[in-house]
Amino acid sequence: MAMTGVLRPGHAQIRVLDLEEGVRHYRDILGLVETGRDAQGRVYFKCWDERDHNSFILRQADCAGLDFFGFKVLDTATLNKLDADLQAYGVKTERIPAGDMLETGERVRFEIPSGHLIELYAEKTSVGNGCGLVNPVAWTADSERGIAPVRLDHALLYGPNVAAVQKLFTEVLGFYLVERVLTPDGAGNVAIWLSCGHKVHDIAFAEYPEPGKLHHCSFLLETWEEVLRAGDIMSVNKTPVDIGPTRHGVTRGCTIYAWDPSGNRFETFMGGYQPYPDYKEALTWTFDNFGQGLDYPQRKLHETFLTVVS
Ligand code: M3P
Ligand code: FE
Repeated sequence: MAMTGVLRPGHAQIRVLDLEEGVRHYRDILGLVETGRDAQGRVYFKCWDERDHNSFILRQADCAGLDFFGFKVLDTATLNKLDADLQAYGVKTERIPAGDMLETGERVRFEIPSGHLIELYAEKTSVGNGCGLVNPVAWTADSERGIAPVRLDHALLYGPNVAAVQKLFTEVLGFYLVERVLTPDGAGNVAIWLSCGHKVHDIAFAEYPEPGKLHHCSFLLETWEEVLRAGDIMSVNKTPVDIGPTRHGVTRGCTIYAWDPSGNRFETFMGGYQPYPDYKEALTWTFDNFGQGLDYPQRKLHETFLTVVS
């Protein structure tokens, strides 16, 4: 198999101010599938076409934001190797036992220089997508319920030390830089988009003084019409929309940014191009074209993009 190492974003745990209000949003409007609740009161969801038990977890807390973002790796040997590589690089890691999250194996957790907690894990119970494995059906009720994204696609995280984060993800975790926005003087990056496979990005970071902030978790749709349908569903449900429907210049993905009831931004996203790890030259946006990178048709650096995080 050509794909090894870190495979993909696997889970995000986010904080909501009111659990049942959050459940109603993510289950009924976004259309995620609720797969369980644990003794800590956390609620587990998956997107309909994901096979693993969970990808998105809600925890009730006094402030919104991201608890941690996890990546699935190929197997246990890979998990152990990446743990050793992180430690050799000088990153302190913590082992969280299997079963701490429902249907999820042992996790390796570490803090990155932007102040975010990142996790790696190799095992999560496959519960299937409801289509079956023999002569699979191509449609289920869950594939039409609410916005109904197919998977958790990526996250954009805000915090300090983006250069050190880039170094860690590229030198230890096997990611490569797909796109970047330069600082005004062109000497560094204010934002970076990183891939571990041939998706246009699996995680992105933007420079921000406060550590550990969430800009958005993004959910994948398959067509532009589905993004427009997501906009209709948001309007009907009075979901506050931030930007879109529009297209990013960066990644060329089509998008809507909107907020959940606790003020966590989420994105419904489709498209973009498919890079490969031999794309040695990252696409580069100069700071004066940041607005075009964010919103290609309007070429507008929306104020909320820079200032509203959770
Ligand atoms: C994305 C995304 C800017 C933002 C791009 C965002 C400033 O590509 O996936 O959310 O270019
Ligand atoms: Fe995004």
